[in-house]
Amino acid sequence: MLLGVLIIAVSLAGCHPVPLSDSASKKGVGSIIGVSQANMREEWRIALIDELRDEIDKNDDIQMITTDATDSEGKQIQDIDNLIGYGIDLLIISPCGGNALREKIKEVYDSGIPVIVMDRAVEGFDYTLYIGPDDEVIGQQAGRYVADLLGEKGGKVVALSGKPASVQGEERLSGFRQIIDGQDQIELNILYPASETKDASYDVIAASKGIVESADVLFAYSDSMALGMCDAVRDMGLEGRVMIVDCDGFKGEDEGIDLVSQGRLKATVSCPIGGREAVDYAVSILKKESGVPKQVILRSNIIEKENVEESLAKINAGGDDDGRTIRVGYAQVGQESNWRLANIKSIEESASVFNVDLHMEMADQSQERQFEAIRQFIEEDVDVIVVSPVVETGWDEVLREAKAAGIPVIMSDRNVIVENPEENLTTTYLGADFTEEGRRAMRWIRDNVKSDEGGMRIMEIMGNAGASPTEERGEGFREILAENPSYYIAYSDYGDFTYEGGREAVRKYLEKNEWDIDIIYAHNDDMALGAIEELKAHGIKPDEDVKIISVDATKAAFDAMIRGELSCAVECNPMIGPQLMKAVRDLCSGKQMPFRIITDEQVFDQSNADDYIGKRRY
Ligand code: GZL
Repeated sequence: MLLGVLIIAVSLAGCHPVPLSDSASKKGVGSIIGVSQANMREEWRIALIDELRDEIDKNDDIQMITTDATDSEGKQIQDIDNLIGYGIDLLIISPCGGNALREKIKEVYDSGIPVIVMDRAVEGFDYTLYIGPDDEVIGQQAGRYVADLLGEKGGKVVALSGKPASVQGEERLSGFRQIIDGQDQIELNILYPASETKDASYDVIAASKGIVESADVLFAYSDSMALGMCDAVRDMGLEGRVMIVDCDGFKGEDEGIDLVSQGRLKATVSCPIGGREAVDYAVSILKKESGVPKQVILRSNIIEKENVEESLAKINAGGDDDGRTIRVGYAQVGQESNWRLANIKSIEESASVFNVDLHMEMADQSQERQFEAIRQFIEEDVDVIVVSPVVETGWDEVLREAKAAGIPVIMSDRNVIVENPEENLTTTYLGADFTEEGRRAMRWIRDNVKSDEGGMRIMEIMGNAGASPTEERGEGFREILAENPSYYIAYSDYGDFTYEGGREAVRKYLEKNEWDIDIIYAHNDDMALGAIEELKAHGIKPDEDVKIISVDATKAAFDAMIRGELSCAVECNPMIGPQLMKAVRDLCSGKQMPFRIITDEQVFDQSNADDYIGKRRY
């Protein structure tokens, strides 16, 4: 039975959600999505509910119940309990903020109800999926825009900052200053309104006539603060003389996009709200489809008066997939590890499921051969190019050639560093958070390998030099290491992610040293397993004489944990074929792509390896 979509919107403060009548509650409805909104005061939060409703309208037999926390953490917690009481199958929450909610979200997630967190991230990973912006990137985009605006001549910039700034404001201002502070020709002044509101921003600008009169650009990290600036500048008779740039770019009267259209804002860095993505993934989660990522970081866009219409059209475009066969050229790293073999298999299998004609070239870890493959794909005029870059730098020229040929590029599994992100040489990055993987490895050591008074000596066996997993797994590990001084890296060597590389690292160490290492941290399983073989050949007992931690968590790693040789495996999920092919199809249907799509991962050790090995897909 085709059920209309029953929307029960409850938004009045103090009012409980309308109880579902038995007939409408669970029987025959299918699924109920509970939406806990922090407030229904701000335009964009109302827009989020509208977006969610529009997307759910396209799905049969899904209900949506919304609640309004009126910016109260306590009420939002109560709202969540009420929604659960109505038997929701999935929770979407845009949190008020604060740790109490983080605990509540974890409680719901641990209870087995999927949780999609939107807009404001909560610390940790105790939720199903996070969809929202990267506020530091938004600030960097604004900073690059202002720096370009002022050019070589430079000028004076005044920025506002709440005191204290909200988390979102702090991240945006930090990103902004990362760019501006590096420009010698720009002088930056920060003013502190009493709060991050329109009126407080008006007051602080109006009270700073001297600084404002000599400024070239004013910057605010939210639409409401920017409106206060615009009104103050108007009343000071400076309109048109000083330029104003902001972040948010929401729709609605006197919001960022409207202020740009009116010419009162020079530009706004806008960020899609994510309602469409949230419902897409909610449906996948409810259908228990595999490959749902952990984080989707939405793309933010510079919107100026000249491109308002075009930008809005691009942000809302796409979604009508005509199902045609899509031709994809994939520049793969090679076949260096078990992880890679599972990754290749996942991608090849998904290609046929998603009607993608896949041409994959192996590069045997050579960047030059990847360049050749990409140029070949350009010749073949494929629809999309996908790259798993052997190393993270040196890609600008060949990516410009692909862009010039009108072929979009997706970075899969690993990412690149380009000279100017605003060139948009790649469309999205799909893969793991390697830095978090490195942190997890060192957190496991901290929690499971007790340090003795002499301190614990660590051998780090790294992947290939310059690869993003090598650099970032090293960074994340060192971040936690720095907090635990009784552990330290006594020896590091490259193992190139291969089994032989791991053996070689141990062999070389033993050539020059007695074995005095307490812990081995290998950037992938293959190197860890190679190291274990070499240790055993020298009579050193793995996991007894030395603890061994690796990343990937392939089946071979599980076998080694169950044999009692490998101590811990931090997961890096290679089964990204379905997500990649969904991204390819979304891209070809004209959808705006997120900045990043981060995969969902866990940590395994000998205490849980047996429980999971039967469920492993690689
Ligand atoms: C990670 C991937 C790494 C694996 C290694 O996404 O790029 O490369 O961790 C593989 O096993 O060689």
